Parts: sequence; structure tokens; C-alpha cells
Amino acid sequence: MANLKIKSGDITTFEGDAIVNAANESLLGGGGVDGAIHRAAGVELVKECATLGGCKTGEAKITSGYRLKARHVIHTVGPVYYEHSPQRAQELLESCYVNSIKTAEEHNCRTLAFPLISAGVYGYPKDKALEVAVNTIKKYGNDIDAVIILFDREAYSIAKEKYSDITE
Ligand code: AR6
Repeated sequence: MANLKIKSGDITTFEGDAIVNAANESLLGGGGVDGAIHRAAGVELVKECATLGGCKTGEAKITSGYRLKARHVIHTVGPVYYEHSPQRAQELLESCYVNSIKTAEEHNCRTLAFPLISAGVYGYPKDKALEVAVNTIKKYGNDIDAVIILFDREAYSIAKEKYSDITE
């Protein structure tokens, strides 16, 4: 089972092998955590992203971290919640975590930080998004040290209540 913790904070300050970005299919930047990561990494990041040919929902692609303290950024695209049945949305969100972990392992990244993918603009209910994140990372992240970094208070208070054993 993965070593998993949940913290509150800003993922752009994470020091480790890689941070995961909740991107969109273009990979060319956006708002939310995506915007924050691109601002912190600098323009080199969008230049590399532009060479990747986008990313399908549920898949993941890796770049360098540029000015970030993390060596790499793993870009994944979560489902827009209301575009799918709840079951399909869950499958796609699970794929984001599985493919991000797989990509990390392929690049020898062991310390990884995740945001709460799809739980912002893409409308995935925060409690359910957190459940998918925790269960999937625990199940598939055997060889990694992972932290879920929660930016908004509501998500963090859900985590403190439901996962007090791993929330710092
Ligand atoms: N550190 C950690 N988490 C953050 C940060 C941060 N600095 N900033 C926001 N969050 P969202 P999505 C949280 O909307 O729902 C973008 O425009 C935020 O509180 O960033 O997957 C992309 O380009 C929320 O809990 O991502 C896509 O178009 C979580 O990150 C679209 O939004 C995810 O919220 C993706 O939507």
C-alpha cells in the first residue's frame, strides 16, 4: 500500500520528484491549479506542453518542472463531472490517478503530490473526488510516497473528518 498523507496548502511549493497537474485536454494552461502551476513554473512549461499534442481525459503526460521545486509535472485531465454518468466519471477519475502513478514510476519519481483532480471547475463533488483519490492512490501507489494537497477549506475539512488518520 502507498504511503499517503493529506495536507492543506499550495501544490506549487511542493519539493519532491513530481507534482500532478489537473489540466485540460489542450495542455496549454487554464485557471485553478493549472494556472497556478504554469505561473510558478514559467513560460518554458507551456512551450514544452505545446509539443505534446494534448492529452485525453483519464490519461497523463510528463514534462520538466522548470522553475518549480518539483523536478517534473505530470499533467492529467480529469472528467467534467456532468458530461458522464457518475460511474463513468469515477472510472475516468480513477484512470487519472492510475496513469499519473504509472507515468511517475516510469520516470523514477517516488515522491509525488496530487491536487484534488476534477473537484474545481470540472464539478466533481469534493467528498467523492477525495474518496476516489485516496482509494486509488492506496491501491496503485505501492512504490510511491504520495501527498494530496488540498487548497480549499471545504475539501480539507472533509478530509479531516473522514481521513483523520492520514490528514496532517
Ligand atoms: N494547489 C493545490 N490545489 C489547488 C491550487 C493550488 N495552488 N489551486 C487550486 N487548487 P481546478 P479541475 C484546487 O479547477 O476541476 C483549469 O482551468 C482547487 O481548490 O484547478 O480538474 C484546467 O485548465 C480544486 O480542489 O481543476 C481545466 O480547464 C482542485 O485544485 C480545468 O480547470 C481542482 O480544481 C480543470 O478543472
